[in-house]
Parts: sequence; structure tokens; C-alpha cells
Amino acid sequence: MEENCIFCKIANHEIPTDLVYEDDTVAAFKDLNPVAPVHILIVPKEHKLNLSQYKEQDEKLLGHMLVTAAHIARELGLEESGYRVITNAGPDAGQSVMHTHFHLLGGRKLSFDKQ
Ligand code: DGP
Repeated sequence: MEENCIFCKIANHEIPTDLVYEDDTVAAFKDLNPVAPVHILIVPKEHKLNLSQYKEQDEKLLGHMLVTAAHIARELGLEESGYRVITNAGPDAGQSVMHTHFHLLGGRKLSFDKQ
């Protein structure tokens, strides 16, 4: 747990937030500033800055985060219409919260900025 990390505080129930999903290693909750009708953040409970800090020993956790995203998408009825899972790592990607998180987006057609 990192001091002053908002996602650590949410994942550890220090800031009351409606969790969409939770288990021993991950938590998921609605994004404060949604950019799609469904916009859920999936975070690891263990603090790490972003994807760049993960190594081979973290493959299980990262796989679990993706399976969790698929589980939530299924629960929210997005399987047929489709959805996107992304993670921003570092300034060029526009990462604004310095705790690893996957965005699950759906509920509308999503454009994709490849520039
Ligand atoms: P990123 O730009 O990838 O670092 O996305 C961070 C996201 O986190 C952004 O979409 C807004 C969201 N966010 C920031 N602070 C909070 C918060 O306190 N609660 C929730 N639920 N979401 C937050």
C-alpha cells in the first residue's frame, strides 16, 4: 500500500467506493469520469506504478486482471456488443493515476487513436 495513492485507498476500502468486483488480489470500480456508458477500472491490490514494473513472476496476476475484465464484461452484458480493455503506462499514454489500472470500456462504438 502506497501512501497518498487513491487507488490503494479504494482497493483497501479506505475510501468508500461501490466495488463492481473484488477478490484477494484485484478490485474493480466505476471510473469517476466515464468516457463510455460502461467504464470500469480494474486495479491490482498491490501497488505498482504501471505495466512497466511487471515481470515474469507477475504473469498470473496480469492474466487474472484480464480474466476479471472479461468476467465483468460478461456480467454487464457486453459480450455480444463488444468492449475494449486498455492500460495507460507513462506520460505519452496520458497516465494520470500512478497505480496500475485496466480500463474496461463498452456500451457504445469506440474509436481508436493509433497516432
Ligand atoms: P489514466 O488516464 O489511464 O491514468 O486513468 C485514470 C482514470 O482514473 C481516469 O479515467 C479517472 C479515474 N479516476 C481518477 N481518480 C478517481 C477516483 O478517485 N475514483 C474513481 N472511481 N476514478 C478515478
